[in-house]
This record gives sequence, structure tokens and C-alpha cells, in this order.
Amino acid sequence: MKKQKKAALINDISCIGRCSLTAAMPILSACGIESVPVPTGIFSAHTEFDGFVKEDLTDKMEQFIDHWKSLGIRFDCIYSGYLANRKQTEIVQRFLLDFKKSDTLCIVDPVMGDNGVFYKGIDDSFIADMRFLCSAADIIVPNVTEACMLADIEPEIDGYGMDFVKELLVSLRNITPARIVITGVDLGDDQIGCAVYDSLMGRANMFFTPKTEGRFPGTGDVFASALTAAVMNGKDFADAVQTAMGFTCKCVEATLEAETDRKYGLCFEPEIKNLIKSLE
Ligand code: PXL
Repeated sequence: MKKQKKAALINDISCIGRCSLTAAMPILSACGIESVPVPTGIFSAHTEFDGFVKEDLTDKMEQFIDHWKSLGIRFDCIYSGYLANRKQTEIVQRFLLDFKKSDTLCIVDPVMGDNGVFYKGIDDSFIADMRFLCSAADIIVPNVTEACMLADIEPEIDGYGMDFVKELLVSLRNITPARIVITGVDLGDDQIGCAVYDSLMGRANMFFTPKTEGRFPGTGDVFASALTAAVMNGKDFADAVQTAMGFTCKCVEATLEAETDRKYGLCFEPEIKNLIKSLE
């Protein structure tokens, strides 16, 4: 067996709703990557469910990290997602200082909101810290709302065009040297896509797949996990983005077919075998 890669996944456990680690761990593990959770909190269900119960794990994160330092653990990838409070953004900064080596891939999903609004528990005090984390990343994957927050640009709730998306990409390039993937780009037609800037190649691009109206919570997590898996399995960046988009699109189709309540997230599990095939 060739040397297996190891990823630190800094995210919460949303027990119900297939968000965060509940999506990232199975996807990355199935794609051959050792998945090490760094749980930021445990939620009975993600925050779009009324009455969710939450356990904050900020103190435990620090203890876990100290233990791993004493064990000399090394990571090939650090992927950070939902952070429950600002102290956790500091902990992630320190995590990067301790564990990010020159060949460690750092993916930051600056999870803050969607559809022009913050998720419950997040507010504008997170933005500067998320910007800072993005500045240390190799790849960032904000959705359009998060890209606006990072770029300090008012979201265009009633629709936007290509010029707006270009402006977002240019603004994000000013805050990070990372490769940028803005997800959920919707130009008002029957497609949805990603706006990509590959800072290593100096190239911008747009990729689209067929659109389904409405939202599925956790879509960003499924996409970012598949992208991480594809890059870690050696796919070239543009190919990795398209692989992750294709997988996410298939998961949406499977969810519509299953006729489950959208709040419960994407039915990604039956599609994982196809993602694995596309990485071979
Ligand atoms: O997928 C983003 C996310 C992650 N974690 C929790 C959330 C959300 C979005 O609502 O509530 C707990």
C-alpha cells in the first residue's frame, strides 16, 4: 500500500442534518484518507433545526491539540470549517502554526452564513478572524454570501451578474494568495456553479452544473470534502473542482429522488462509490 495521507478536519459534529464532520469524515475516509476530527462542538442537529442542543468543545480542542503535539502527529492536510466562537478561530491559527508544514495542504471553508444572512451563533465579529484564516490557506471555499462578507461587499439578494462575481474574485485575491473557489454562483439561469481563481496558474474560470431551486443544508460541506479528497488524491485543481461539483450535483439528484426533507441534508452516502471511481 502506498503511504496513506492524514487530514485534520476542524469542524463541528452536526449529528442530524449531514453537516460538517458528519459529511467530511465519511467522504474523506472513503476516498482513502485518514480522517482525524478536531471537533469544535457537538450539535444534536445543525442550527437550522429549531431546538438544537449544543455542547461547545473549545477547551477540549486545546487539550486534544496538546496531546497530538506530544505524540508528534503530522498532517498532510488541515481542513477547517464551522467554528463555534472567536476563541476557536485563534485556536485554528495556532493549530496552523503548530502543524502546517511546507507540504501541508490547508483548506479553509470560512463558514459564516448563506443567502445573505449569518448562521445562528455567528455574527460580523467573526469576519476579520475568518479573513485572517483565509490569508493562511492554500484553498478557500466561501459561498457567495461568505465571499461578500470577506470582501466587505453588500450581497446582491435580488440577483447579480458576471461583473459582480468578478469583483468578488478580485477582492478575495487582495486578502489571500490562496486558490479561491466561490460556490453557489447563481446568475439567474438554470445553472449553478463555482467561480474559481487558480493563484498558482494565474487563471480565473467558471464551472457550472444544472441547478435545483432551493437550498440543501450541508451542500458546502459535501462539496469542500469532495474537493479536498480530489486534491489529496492528486487531481489537478480545475479537475478537482469539477469532480467535486459533479459529485455534489449527483448527491442533490439522489436527495430529490429520495424525497427526504431538505433540512436533513444531502443523501451523499450512496454516491460515494462513484466519487471513488472518479478518483481512480
Ligand atoms: O454547513 C454549515 C454548518 C455547519 N455547522 C453547523 C451549522 C451549519 C449551517 O447551518 O448549523 C452547526
